This record gives sequence, C-alpha cells and structure tokens, in this order.
Amino acid sequence: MSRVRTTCPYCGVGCGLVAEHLPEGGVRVSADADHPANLGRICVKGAALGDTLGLAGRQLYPEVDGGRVPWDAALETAARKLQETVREHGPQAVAFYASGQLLTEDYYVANKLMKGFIGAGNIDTNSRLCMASAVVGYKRAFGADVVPCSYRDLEQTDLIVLVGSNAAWTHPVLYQRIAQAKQDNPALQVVVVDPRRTATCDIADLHLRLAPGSDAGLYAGLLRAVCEQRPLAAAQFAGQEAALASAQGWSVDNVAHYCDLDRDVVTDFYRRFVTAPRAMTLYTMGINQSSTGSDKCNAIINAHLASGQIGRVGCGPFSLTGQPNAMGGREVGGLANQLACHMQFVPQDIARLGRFWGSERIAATPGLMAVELFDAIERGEVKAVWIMGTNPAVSLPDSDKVNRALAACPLVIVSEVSAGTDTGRHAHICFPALAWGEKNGTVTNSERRISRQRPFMPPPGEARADWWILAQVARGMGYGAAFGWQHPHEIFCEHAALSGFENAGRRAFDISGLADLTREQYDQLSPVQWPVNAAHPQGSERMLNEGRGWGVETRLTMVPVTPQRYREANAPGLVLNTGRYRDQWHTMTRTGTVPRLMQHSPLPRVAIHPEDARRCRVTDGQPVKLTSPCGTMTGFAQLTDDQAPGTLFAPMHWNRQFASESGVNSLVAGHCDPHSGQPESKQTAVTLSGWTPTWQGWLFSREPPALPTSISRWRLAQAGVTWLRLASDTPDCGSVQAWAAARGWQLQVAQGEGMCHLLAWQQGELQLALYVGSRCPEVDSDAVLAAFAIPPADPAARHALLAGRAAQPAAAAGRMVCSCMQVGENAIREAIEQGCDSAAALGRALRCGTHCGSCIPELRAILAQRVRVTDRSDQSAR
Ligand SMILES: Nc1nc2c(c(=O)[nH]1)N[C@H]1C(S)=C(S)[C@@H](COP(=O)(O)OP(=O)(O)OC[C@H]3O[C@@H](n4cnc5c(=O)[nH]c(N)nc54)[C@H](O)[C@@H]3O)O[C@H]1N2
Ligand SMILES: Nc1nc2c(c(=O)[nH]1)N[C@H]1C(S)=C(S)[C@@H](COP(=O)(O)OP(=O)(O)OC[C@H]3O[C@@H](n4cnc5c(=O)[nH]c(N)nc54)[C@H](O)[C@@H]3O)O[C@H]1N2
Ligand code: SF4
Ligand SMILES: [Mo]
Repeated sequence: MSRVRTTCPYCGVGCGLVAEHLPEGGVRVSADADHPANLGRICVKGAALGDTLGLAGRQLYPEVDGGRVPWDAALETAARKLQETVREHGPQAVAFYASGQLLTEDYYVANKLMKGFIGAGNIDTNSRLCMASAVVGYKRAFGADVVPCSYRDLEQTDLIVLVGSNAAWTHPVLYQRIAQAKQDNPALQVVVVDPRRTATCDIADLHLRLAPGSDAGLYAGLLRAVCEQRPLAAAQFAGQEAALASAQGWSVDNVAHYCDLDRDVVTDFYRRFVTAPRAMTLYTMGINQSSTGSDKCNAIINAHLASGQIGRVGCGPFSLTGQPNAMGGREVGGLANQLACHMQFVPQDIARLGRFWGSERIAATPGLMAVELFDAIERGEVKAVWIMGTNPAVSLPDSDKVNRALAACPLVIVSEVSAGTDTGRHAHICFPALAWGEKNGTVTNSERRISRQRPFMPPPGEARADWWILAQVARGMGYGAAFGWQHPHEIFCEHAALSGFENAGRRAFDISGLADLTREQYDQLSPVQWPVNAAHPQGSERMLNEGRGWGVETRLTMVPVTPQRYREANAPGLVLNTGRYRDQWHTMTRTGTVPRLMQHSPLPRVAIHPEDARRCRVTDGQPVKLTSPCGTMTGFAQLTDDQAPGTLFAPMHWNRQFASESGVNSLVAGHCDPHSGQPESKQTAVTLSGWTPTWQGWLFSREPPALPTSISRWRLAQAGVTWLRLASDTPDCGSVQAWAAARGWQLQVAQGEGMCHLLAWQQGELQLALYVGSRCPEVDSDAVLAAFAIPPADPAARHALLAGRAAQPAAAAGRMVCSCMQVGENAIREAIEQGCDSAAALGRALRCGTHCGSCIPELRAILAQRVRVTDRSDQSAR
C-alpha cells in the first residue's frame, strides 16, 4: 500500500494530506501529522477527497467544436487560431483567464506565454474576485504584496479578530487551531465582525453584527481610539498625518451610528484591542469583495501599524487566501496589473524580464482585469480567450452577461477537468487537464508556505498537465525555445531563479534558495515559507520584523480612508449577501457530485429574517424568487434570526447543471473597487418574492429525463439515480408522465385533488418515481432510492412506495449535521433528550464531531436551542 504526502486542493489553509491506496480499491485521504499548516487536522471536504477521484463527469480527451479530436489537432488548432487573432487584431485581442487552483508551475507558464511572448498584459485570474483588494492593501502599506503573519502566531496571541470571515466553514482547520488555542489558553479572546451570525461565532467572546459594508468606519474609529491611548511619534509612517486626519471624525458615537452597533459593543471591542498585548486581525471576503475593499484592507492595516500590532510574534493584519494557490498566482504574476515575481510595469522591470526570458515582446502595460476583460469580450475587443481552472460563467458577477459574452466570442478555449461545465459549454476548443491526485507541482498557502502537490493516480484518458498544454501551444505559436521543459521541476527552478534575478533585496518574493533543487530534492521538498534565499536558507516565518519594512527600500505607509458602505446602499429592497456553505466548493463541479457532501445543504437556501419573511409573505421552505436589474434567481426560503432584518444570504455554489436558475451571480452587478478591480460580491440590492408554483415535488429517475424548460429543477447528488426537486407554473406535470409512457414503461399512478404520484416500471425494475402536488409532498427519499436497487417485493410495499414511504419506515435521520460520521439532526436531538449536554457528550454517544470537527458549532447550536426551549418551558411552568 503506497502512501503519498501531498497538499489539499481546496482552501488556502493548505493542509498536508496523506493519500493511501487501499488493498480493496479506492484511496483513503487523511491528515499529514507533520505538515506545519494543519499538524494532523483535516476538515470534511479534505476528508471526502477520496470520493472525488472517480472519472464520472471528467473531461478525458480534447475536443474541437464539440467533437473528439487527437491531441495534435487540438493543439495545432489552438496555436493557429491564437496566432491568427494576434496577426489580425494585435496581441490585445487575446486574453487568458486563469485560476488560483492551478499549480505554480502551470501558472508560471501561462503568465510567461501571455506577458512574455504574446506580448499583452491580458492574463487575469479568479483571484481578482477573491484577494485583489488584499494585495492592494499590502502593497500600499508595505510597498510589496507581503503577508506578515504565520499560522503559528495564532497560538501565540491574545486577541484574534475575524472580520468578514466564516472560517468555521471556509478555513476549518485554522478555525480548529484557534478553537484549540482558546481551549489551551482561556485568556485568548476571539471577536467576530460579520453582519450575519455564523458558525464562526461559536467561539466568539464578542460578535459585532455591523451593518453590511460598514467595516471601514469601525476600523477608522479603532485607529482613532488607538492613537488616543498611544499617540504616534511624528513621521513614524509615511502618510501618517493624512491617515490620522481621515480617522479624526470617527468617534465611538459616530461609529456606532454608522455601523448600526450599540455604543457599548464598539467601546468593548476597542478596549479589547487597545489593551491586548498581542492582536491579530484575520480578514477575508466580507472585506475584500467590496467596491471599497482596498480601503477596508488599509483601514485594518492602519490600526495595526498605529498600535504596533505588527511584525511581532502573535500580531498582524492577516489576509487569509481562499484558494489553494491564490498566493502562487500572486507570485508568478497571474494578475493583469503585475509582472512575474513581484515585478511591476516599469521600464527597468520590463527590461529585466526581457533579459531573463530572452524576449523582446514583454507586455508594456497592464492588461484587463476580470470584470473589464469580460466586458471587452462582450464589446468584441477581445476576440480569443483561454479559460483555465475556473468557471466564470457561474462565478463572475452579472453572469448572464458573461454567458452572452462567451456565446458571442469568436474563440473560447477551456482547459478543464470536468466535462460540460457552464463555461465549457461555450468552448470551441476544450483541453482535458489533470486533476488533483494526478498533477504534480507546488502551491503556496495563506502564510507564504510552499508545499508540494504530488501525484498518486495515473493520468486518466488523454488528460495532460496544464503546463504541458500551455507549453505545447506556445511551441505551436513559434516560441518553442522558451517553453522546452520536460518536467514541472524545471519550471519551478526557472521561476525560483527569476525571483532572485537582479533582486538584491528589492523584491520581497525571493525563493532563489530553491533555484538549484535537483529533481529528487524537488520531489522531497518540505513545506517552506518564502522568502527562501541566502539570507534565509530555511525560509521565513514572519516578515516586517519589529515593525520595520521587509527589505532595503521599504517604508511602511498609512493610507487615508474615507469609509463608504456599498454602491447600492440607497437602492430600494433587501441587501443580498453571498458566500459559502460548509461542504461545497465554489461552483460544485467537484463537490456537487459527492452524496456525502450534498447532504448538509442539498438545496440553495435564501436566509431571511422572520420579520422580512412576514412582510414579504414568505414561509419557511417555500420557493422564492430574487430579482435585481441584472437578473433573477430562485431558491428556498430559510427563516432565521442569524440574518439581520433587511438582509438576505444565498450560497454562491449552484451552477446550471445543478439548478435551472439558482446562480446568485445572475443578480450581482459588477461594481468594482477602483484600485483593485475586485467586484462587490457581498452587497446587492434585490427584491424578494414568495413563489407558489402550480405544482412542485420530487422526481427520481434511472435515466436523466428530458424536461421542458418551463419546469424549474434542482439536482441532488445520488450515484446512479437522477434525483430532482421540481417546481413549475405550467398547468400540470403531464410532460413527465408522457415522457415515461412514451418509453413503454408500465405506469402506476395515484392522482387526486392537487397531487400526482407516479411510478414507472420495466420488467419489475423501477425506472422513475414522481411525487408532486400543489404543496411539496413529504417523501422518504432513502426508501425511494433503495427501491431502484432492490425493487419492493409485494403489492403492499409497492403501494407504500407509491405513497412515498417505506414499507417498514426506519427512523428518519433528519438533516445531516455530521457528514463524516453520518449523524443526522434527529439522532442528535434524541441523544440530547437522553441527557447528552455537550458536544463532547454527543461525540461519545453518537461519534458526531469526532472526525474533522467541522460540525461542532452546529452541535452546540442545537444544544443551545434545546436549552432555550427548556428555559422557556420552565418559565411557563412558573
Ligand atoms: N466550504 C468552503 N470553503 C471554502 C471555499 C468554498 O467554496 N467552500 N472557498 C475558498 C475561497 S476561494 C475563499 S475566497 C474563502 C472565503 O472565505 P470567507 O470569506 O470566510 O467566506 P464567505 O462565505 O464568502 O464570506 C465570509 C463572510 O463575510 C460576511 N460578510 C458579508 N458582508 C460583510 C460585511 O460587510 N462586513 C463583514 N465584516 N462581513 C461581511 C458574510 O456574512 C460571510 O459570513 O473560502 C475558501 N474556503
Ligand atoms: N456572488 C459571489 N460570487 C463569487 C464569490 C462570492 O463569494 N460570491 N466568490 C468568488 C471567489 S472568492 C472565487 S475564488 C471564485 C471561484 O470561482 P471559480 O474559480 O469559477 O470556481 P470553481 O468551481 O472552483 O472553478 C474551478 C474550475 O476549474 C476546474 N479545475 C479544477 N482543478 C483544475 C486543474 O487543475 N486544471 C484545470 N484546468 N481545471 C481545474 C474545476 O472543475 C472547475 O470547473 O468565485 C467568486 N465568485
Ligand atoms: S481546511 Fe482547507 S486545506 Fe485543510 S483539509 Fe479543509 S479544505 Fe483542505
Ligand atoms: Mo476565493
């Protein structure tokens, strides 16, 4: 049984994992106890990686115009068409749109081809939607994109402020580290700043439930509070006077008003920060995804600079990266407004890069950033786009427009691991890429730590590494000499050499210490934090030591900030916040097909405060429609006071393969930050209305059914059986019945006032089961799914199945809470009834929460509800 140490392909925590082939087949994925990012921890998505390795749904061979072609033909077509576009319309008519899920080696090659040889700046990345504002924040403050902190700081601090981060679900292993640190040191305080009450609040000493988009006001007030306590010496930082002046008006009263917080809560937060010996702010999408995200980042950094909470152990403004290699993208120059290895669009750097790459065609000006890029495609200015490792048809704002732009673009090339994605459907040329477990290279996590992703599976079908595909096309375009690598190790060494090339301490990103690795050393590379160079041969845990700059020419800078909430703050309607579910990854192309990961939140829910629901006459679980000037989406109402009145939350995940109209980005306008180009994905003004479809219900089918577009549908994951939630305003559901009848299947129908149940049989095997009504019928889905494998034996059992029940009903599991140990809400409530009074007790009784621990906040929430109910019944007894 071979064991391969590798790195997780999901979030930017960058956990070390161990993959083992099991003798009975399959792969077990577990935590690497020795990796410094996770020290033996793992989360539910990481633990379920073994279930994502199947080849169903994979893109396994190259295609041109929808037909399978040999590799040579696909590569030749791509190279020729790109060359033609450049020849006829110039290099600016070509663009690449890449991803923080590519390996550093892939990314380096993509950037080199576009900026070095095609000669335009037009390579941007989904990281534009993710951490572009964080990059601007760091560059303005430190003169370079330098993350000053390390995960080890989390165990050596006194205060952790999580701002706009739901780490319990999105950086689960870091969250577990914080939870453990707090258990080991009860003096460690945790503050959560988020307009929603989230699972992350479970360990919070204080939750600031501020008004959406008001964070810059909160931090401007903090800067003022810090300086009142500890005035700054004159000219300690560049820009200091202007920054302090901009914070002057932010008294506690003004902050409380602006952020819609209690005065006492604001004072409490400021007191904790000002008195903490060591403090960290961890921030993610609630800050970055804003039309003023860069300023919000600098508002946070300003407070850290002024308080001296920076460049020391346990201190600092720490931007957590989302994707496994968002950081690698920043290093290789994957963003359109930077050059490779932290070089800038300035004459010296352009010339330097030309010398190193041996090219006279280096892009002279920044290229188009993501949202602008797709606008330029729509206008017909960009005529050829190569999309790799990202699904912009789902994830970019104003996605209906993005789809229109791609549909009209003369040349769309897509490198993908999944077949038939929403973006892939627009492709003229489709390249099959290697997936996690097959590909080979490096990634960099949030704390600048470079780790190896190592292959443990053979390449399937004709899939090839992204770097290889790019290099072949580059050769086809005539740039062969610069793209001649045989192995990712050679690319990595070139990248490392470039980072040190004529650097002399002027560029923070320097891994020249790794430029001479042998293939064997590269294969064995231990996780290491950059910079790695002659001065720091073992890497660097922390940058900006003692609050000084990171290199020879840096001066730390404070940036004046004028707080602004969000672009549509004055538009009528409710404000829609969007983000992540615990068990799904982005546009679901990989996690959506894993039943275990689908159980926690099988449908896209729109979280609504009960007051708003009452006003809009929406009931819990009801289908709802959201509308904005850009488009519409449908989801299912989830009434909860975790949501503040006036606000909604919907997941970003659902694509068109999983739902006919549940993409949130159909609603989101592409308002971008003027400095970073990052779109405001967190605040969109929308109107909400309840939808009472004429009929709705469930369809289970062995064969994917052909349904008319008038029926809205949501797919739930189940291997072998298509399982759909349906809703429609068409008069009846006759089209499904007609479809089944046309196949000559034997139909068993129960029809009544406002309901129709239908089973279709062929030679004793269940082919299809439909349960619909004017209200959504309750159906025991486990029983129905089981009947596809083992048909019910007797008429009574068939009758029960027609009613949507099992012949002998088993105890229903209820909503799945612990995906790892498969423990549902009903069993948890039962165990609480029996006396379990803590998450630990539940773990002992049912094993829930004992594997990855991601569900512990929910276990505690169910326990807390139970306590509240008991309190209330005690009171009524009195
Ligand atoms: N399970 C899971 N984990 C993931 C991912 C995934 O798809 N699924 N994706 C990864 C990626 S790429 C990323 S970028 C990260 C994102 O990680 P996070 O940023 O933690 O995730 P989000 O859910 O996008 O948003 C975080 C929080 O911002 C809050 N927020 C919204 N508006 C505001 C505001 O105005 N102020 C403040 N303070 N907060 C606000 C939201 O309510 C939400 O709770 O997750 C990574 N991890
Ligand atoms: N409304 C709203 N929109 C958002 C966000 C939000 O919070 N709200 N968050 C934004 C953020 S932070 C992010 S990071 C983006 C993410 O958005 P996307 O990047 O569009 O999401 P993914 O589903 O991860 O898309 C990655 C695609 O690459 C494929 N893939 C995986 N590995 C490889 C590989 O090695 N090679 C190749 N060639 N392909 C591969 C996958 O099958 C998948 O189709 O979404 C952004 N959009
Ligand atoms: S925390 Fe992130 S990196 Fe670690 S196992 Fe989970 S998804 Fe993977
Ligand atoms: Mo992200």
